[in-house]
Amino acid sequence: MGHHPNATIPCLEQGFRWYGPGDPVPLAHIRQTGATSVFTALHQIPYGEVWPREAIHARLAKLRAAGLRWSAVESVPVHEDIKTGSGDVARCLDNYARTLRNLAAEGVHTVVYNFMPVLDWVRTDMRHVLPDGAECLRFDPAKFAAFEIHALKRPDAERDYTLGQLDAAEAFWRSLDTTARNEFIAGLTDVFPGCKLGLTLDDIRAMLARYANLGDAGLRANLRRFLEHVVPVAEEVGVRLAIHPDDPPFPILGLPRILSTAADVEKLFATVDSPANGLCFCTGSFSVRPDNDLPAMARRFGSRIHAAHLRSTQRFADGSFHEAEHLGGSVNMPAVVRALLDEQDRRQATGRADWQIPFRPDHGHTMLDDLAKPPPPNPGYSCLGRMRGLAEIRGLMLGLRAAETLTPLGGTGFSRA
Ligand code: DNO
Repeated sequence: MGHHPNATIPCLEQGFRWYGPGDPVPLAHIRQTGATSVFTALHQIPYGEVWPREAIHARLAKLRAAGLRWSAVESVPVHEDIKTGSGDVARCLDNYARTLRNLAAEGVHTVVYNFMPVLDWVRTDMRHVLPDGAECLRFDPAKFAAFEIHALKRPDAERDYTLGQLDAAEAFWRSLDTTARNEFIAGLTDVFPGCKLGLTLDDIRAMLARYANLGDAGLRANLRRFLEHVVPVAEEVGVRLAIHPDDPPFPILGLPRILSTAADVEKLFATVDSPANGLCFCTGSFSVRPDNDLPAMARRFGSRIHAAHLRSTQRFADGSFHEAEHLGGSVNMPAVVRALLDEQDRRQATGRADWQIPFRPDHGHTMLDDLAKPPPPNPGYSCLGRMRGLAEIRGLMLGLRAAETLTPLGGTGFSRA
């Protein structure tokens, strides 16, 4: 854990995402943020292929040389064949299981993945300017409607929006000239999933077509098949699988959605009831729905939370939201972090060696000197905003721990016990 005196206070493991050697934020800088570990993946390996042990080993060596642990793989992507249940499902499932075995053999035991169809997370503005001049990611359903209706021309897309949203979509689209329209479209299609895939609109249409008749039940059945195949392997080799929730947590593009609410998480756990079948608790994703009670979910699902993404969002009446400061917005972060620390304490009390829950400040505002740099290839992943988030959450954790040894003074203050 490092040499700082605070290192002896049991906090969540402090992580930072690293996109690999091409990431403009080098490992040396990540180390200086105070993170002790990274969430990283072998992005060079195509979806559906096996991650060879040598490649995993080489990544580990790089991290070790930088003084960092590999606390979670984010992600081992699930191939569209598995999600759609078509194409070469058997090969993709086998390859996934082999990757888990190889990771475990190299000592990497936490694996984040998602089961979102076609696109990973979606935003409509990658550079929304906040009152203080920092930039954040934002989702505006009216803009997304404009994308679906005017750019993608998805049949019946209009049905998924309110009249007000449709009017706003129309006005937005009309306000753009051809260059601005192309930039807007590229902003949506180019950056998924956090790395540039350069999808065209036709690619997306073809990908959507594969889900045409699936529905929620079909996607859930395919998730079940995936879990039934890989969870036993994960159990055998000691891997903890951590599924990432839908982002945003409501249907988009007419696609099925299966992990947006607490009830969805219950269903997921019941599908294959094993501790290896766990959750990446992403407060940012879940917080977009007012019916998700984040601290309650952290408590209820604690034992199956294998990794956490801590960030917050600010919701607006028109259905839009933007990414707030890590301790701002609608998430009661102190209560969430308290719940996760309590979960760790429970694990520690049972003598479990792997009691620590790794988290990373998920996304961050683009701020300070980062504003003058070329926009990061992965929106949301410039360094300084994430460092701010990490520092704030570190302070929160230490504050919560310190408060454990204080007794309240009639509600007006605290004194040492
Ligand atoms: C967004 C991330 C997601 C996440 C994947 C996990 O920034 O939280 O892209 O990594 O959904 O598979």
